[in-house]
Amino acid sequence: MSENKSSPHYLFSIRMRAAANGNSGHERQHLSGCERLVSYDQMTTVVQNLFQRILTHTRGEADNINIQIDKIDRTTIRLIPALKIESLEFASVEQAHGNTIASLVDFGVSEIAARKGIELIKNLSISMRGGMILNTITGERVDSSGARGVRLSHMDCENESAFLSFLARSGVGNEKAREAVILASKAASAKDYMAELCWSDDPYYVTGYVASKEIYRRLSPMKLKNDNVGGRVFFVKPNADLNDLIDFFEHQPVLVKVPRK
Ligand code: PML
Repeated sequence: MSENKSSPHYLFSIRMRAAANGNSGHERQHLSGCERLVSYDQMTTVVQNLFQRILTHTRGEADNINIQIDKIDRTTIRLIPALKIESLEFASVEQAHGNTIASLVDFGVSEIAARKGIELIKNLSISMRGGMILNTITGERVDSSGARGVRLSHMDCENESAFLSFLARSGVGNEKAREAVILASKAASAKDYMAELCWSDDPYYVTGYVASKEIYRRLSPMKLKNDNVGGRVFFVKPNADLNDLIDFFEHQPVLVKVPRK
C-alpha cells in the first residue's frame, strides 16, 4: 500500500475467498467468501476475523484462500439506505417457496420469472461464487458469467454499532444475515434492479430471503438441512443496461446507512 494509508480519506476493501480444487484438478469450487470496507486501523482485526471464519466454514476444506485488499478513496463511496427487514417462518420449504413467488410478484417480477429463479437455484449442482441475472418478465438469464455468477463487492455498513442495533431491533443477530442485508441493500440501489432471491449454501442454514427496492424479507425454510447448495438471483428490468449494472455491482464502493431509532 502506498503513502497515506492511515488517512481518514481512505477505506480498505477486503475480500476473502476460499475454494476447493474441482475433481479435474482444474476447476475451482467456491466454498466461502466475505467482504468488508474498513479503515486502516480496523484492517488487522477484520482480516483476522474473516480468516478465522473462512477456516471454520461448514462447506469443506479449502485448497486455496485468496485475500485481496484495495485502497478506496472515500469520495468515491456512495451512501445508500438499508432495506427494511421482515422475517417469516413456514412449516415447509414448499410453503416458503409459495410465499417467495407471491412476494416476488408483489415486487414486480412475473410469476414465470419468479418460478424460474427458484428452479435455477434448486437445479444448481454446485454453488456459484456470485448470482445469476434474470429478465424480470421473461425469466431468461441475461448475464454471461456462467458458473461463476456476478459477485457484489466493495460494500459494508456505514456505522458498525448502529447497524448491529438496527439488526437486533429487526430480530436478526447473525453474521450471514448481516452480510446479506448489506449485499441486498447494495443490489437494491442499482438503477435497473427489480428484486433478488437467495438462499445460503451453508448446509445448516436454511433461511433465505427475497428483496425489493425497499424490503428484505427473510423466509425459512428455503431448503432442507444438509443441502449444501444455495444461490442468488437478481431480477432486472427488461431493458437493463447490463454493463452498467454489473460494473455497479462489482466495483462501486457503498456504505449502508440505517434509519435512526
Ligand atoms: C449467503 O450465505 O450468502 C446467504 C445468506 C442468507 C441470509 C438470510 C438471512 O438470514 O437473512
